This record gives sequence, C-alpha cells and structure tokens, in this order.
Amino acid sequence: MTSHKINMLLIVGLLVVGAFDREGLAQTTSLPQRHVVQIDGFVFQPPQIRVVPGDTVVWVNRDFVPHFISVGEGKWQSDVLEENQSWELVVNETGSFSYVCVFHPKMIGIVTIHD
Ligand SMILES: [Cu+2]
Repeated sequence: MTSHKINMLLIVGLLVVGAFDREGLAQTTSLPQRHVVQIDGFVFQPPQIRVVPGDTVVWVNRDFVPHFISVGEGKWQSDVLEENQSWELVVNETGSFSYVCVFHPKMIGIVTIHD
C-alpha cells in the first residue's frame, strides 16, 4: 500500500469519526431555541408556551394597533410594539409567568420555563 493510499484511509477514517461525534453532540446537548408568539386579532398565539432556560421568546405584533406586553406582573416589559414590530426575551430562570397586554388586559398568555 502506498503512503498516499494510507493517508487517504486516515482522512476517510477521521471524517467518519467526526460524523459520529456530531451525532453524539446533537443527542446530548440542546441548543437554545427561539419560540415565536404571534399577536394577531388581539390574541396571543399560541397562548401557552413551554421553554427551557436560555431559550428566547419572540412576540411579533401582526395587528395594526400597538400592543405592550408585561410578563410576570411587570418583571419583564416590552416597548410599545407597533405593527410588525417584535420583542425578544431571553429567559434564564424557571417558573411559570402569566403575561398581559397592558393596553388590552383581556389579552393573556403564559410562559412556563422548566428544566
Ligand atoms: Cu394589546
């Protein structure tokens, strides 16, 4: 066997090992996720979401009227969201937090952050 062929075998072998490593990583770690809540017709959709610490929740206002989100009784607040504006919240703790639109208190939702 020439040294060139041996080198090729080594390279192929490393690629195979690399592929398995990536597979293992995908199974054992979960990358932070983005969860989108649409605001449409004065409703949060979906109204309830479950996330894990490190995830991002994104609220997007699809209404032509502004909305203003307050999570956990003011623990986190958006700016006033005009049409098609969004607000991103990175959650780093666990718990269940209800939220409302300050302008339209009948608009309610829940974010549950679990381990
Ligand atoms: Cu509103």
